Amino acid sequence: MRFLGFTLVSSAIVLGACGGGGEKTADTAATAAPADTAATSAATTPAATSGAMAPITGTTHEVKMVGDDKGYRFEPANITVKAGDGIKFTMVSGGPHNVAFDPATIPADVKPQLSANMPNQQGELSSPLFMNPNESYTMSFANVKPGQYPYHCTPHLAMGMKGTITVQ
Ligand SMILES: [Cu+2]
Repeated sequence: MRFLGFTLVSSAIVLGACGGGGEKTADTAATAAPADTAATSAATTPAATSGAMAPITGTTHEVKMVGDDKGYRFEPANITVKAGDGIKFTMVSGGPHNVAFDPATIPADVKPQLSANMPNQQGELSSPLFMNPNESYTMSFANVKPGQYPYHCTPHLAMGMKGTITVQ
């Protein structure tokens, strides 16, 4: 009995240590929650005047997301699209990459439609992160007012991974 009791106490200590690790995991999940909430609220925003995603009706342009010994970049970084076009961003190398617009640079009358055209946002006007080659993110520029919209990759902003999308 004495041995059994000792064994139980030891197990409790081990379980306690495991519990500490478990709490860290829980913290990480909690930190990620606001992004999920943002995505959910964006998805459930009522389709009022411009809250609905406008489907691509024109050309879908391709932009590669690359990170190699020449640096981190979008290829091409600067691209011009016509009304109704879309862009498919494809992860090539050097991730994680994402597609993000700085909300401060997007005019108030453009933001609702641009946001509606960006699925699965992980923050305001930010796509999810892509880690694996051939993952892609397609967004529509239909009903987005003509203008020049700077964008960037959040993880590599400091390394100059950015460009400009011109909507004609
Ligand atoms: Cu990047």
